Amino acid sequence: MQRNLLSKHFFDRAKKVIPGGVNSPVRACKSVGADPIFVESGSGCWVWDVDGNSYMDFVCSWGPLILGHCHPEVVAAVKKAAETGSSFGIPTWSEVKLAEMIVDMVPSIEKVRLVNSGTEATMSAVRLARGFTNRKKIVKFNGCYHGHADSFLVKAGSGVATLGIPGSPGVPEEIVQNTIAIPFNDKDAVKNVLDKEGDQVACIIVEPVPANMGVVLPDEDFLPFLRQITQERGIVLIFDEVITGFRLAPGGAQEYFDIMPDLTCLGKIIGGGLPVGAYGGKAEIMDQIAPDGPVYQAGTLSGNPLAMAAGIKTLEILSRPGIYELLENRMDYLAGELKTISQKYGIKCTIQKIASMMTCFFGQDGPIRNFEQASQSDTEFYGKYFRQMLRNGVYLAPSQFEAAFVSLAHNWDDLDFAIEATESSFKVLA
Ligand code: KE4
Repeated sequence: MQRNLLSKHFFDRAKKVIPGGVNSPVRACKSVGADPIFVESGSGCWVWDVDGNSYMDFVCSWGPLILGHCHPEVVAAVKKAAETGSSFGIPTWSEVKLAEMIVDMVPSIEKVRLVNSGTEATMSAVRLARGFTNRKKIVKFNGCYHGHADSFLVKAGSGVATLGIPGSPGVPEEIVQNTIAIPFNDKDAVKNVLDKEGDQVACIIVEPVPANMGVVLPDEDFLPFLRQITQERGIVLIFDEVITGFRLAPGGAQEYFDIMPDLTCLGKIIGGGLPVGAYGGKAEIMDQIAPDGPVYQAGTLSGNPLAMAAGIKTLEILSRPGIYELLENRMDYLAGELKTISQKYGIKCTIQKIASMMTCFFGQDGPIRNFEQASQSDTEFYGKYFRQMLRNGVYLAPSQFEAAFVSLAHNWDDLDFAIEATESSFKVLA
């Protein structure tokens, strides 16, 4: 029987001094009807909470820990960097090294600017696209999340195109009236919007494989269509690869699908668990960024040596042969077993996966192509599943609309543990 006295103690204390007791809303586990655990440590694919309970972790810090927790080589690299200085606000060789690795690994990136989060990366890329094109409007897709910058926080539309309805208090209508939100995988919606106001559109920003409505795969012709129509109309195509970058392949989704965006946003994995984001692309566009260009963007801790050390070591390890095939094989095994067990217990669900990430959408039985369909999922059942798996020692994303990640540290025995936990959970929930 799991004890959770200390997690409860820390949550009570946290709520007195931190809004909602958490530093990022989804961690509060509200949508799955649970109180958060408070973690003490992690190692490999396991985390331990402050009460000493162990959990197999499929959140992996929401994607960054593709090597698992406390990979010895990453820990050693960060320790070594810490002994010579944590931050200087003065250029260092390590940020050059990480930038060169990103340019080398990500097909479309000729120049890259390092920042400290995915949000910084996407908001800077959008500002750059607006500065480069001298246009104001941006197009995004319902269910795609690009961080919490004002321009992105529009209410997901039920209609074909949602014109700038703020998705959060504090976001002025004047800001989001330049944001057009349309359904993902809907070529007609893209064409209609661009026919109507394409001459005012600076960029289309897209998660090439959305993972923030759960994992939704692009129709085979959707990304090529976006690439062509933006090319034709002088619109900057931005791939938000904060999740897919270095997850789907060393070169991310753009390598996986062989599509070259104009700008790419990165985060998560490139920091190896430390705060790093990045945006990059064609030199012609990137050279518009200060100090050489007029588009301003800055950051005190951008490129700091500790985060660089973690990122460099992580990308070095990911560059070793066979890594991505192994990750994909493990996810295929897990997803296959999950489907078999769901059928055995009559649990209605659709599993969508790519490379080493997947989502099991409950209450669904067909392909899910967009947010409107994803939002029909049985979130109540997902909450029960989350809580049952937690009791069985497995930590899943505390939301139906997120991805589960497999890391290099999830070995075959670990996956069998998760499969057994799933079977016993479904037995209870069926
Ligand atoms: P951050 O600012 O949280 O580093 O990155 C924002 C971001 C941008 N683009 C994509 C595709 C993202 O998925 C994210 C952040 N992802 C979420 C989880 N899906 C972060 C978890 C959280 O908000 O706590």
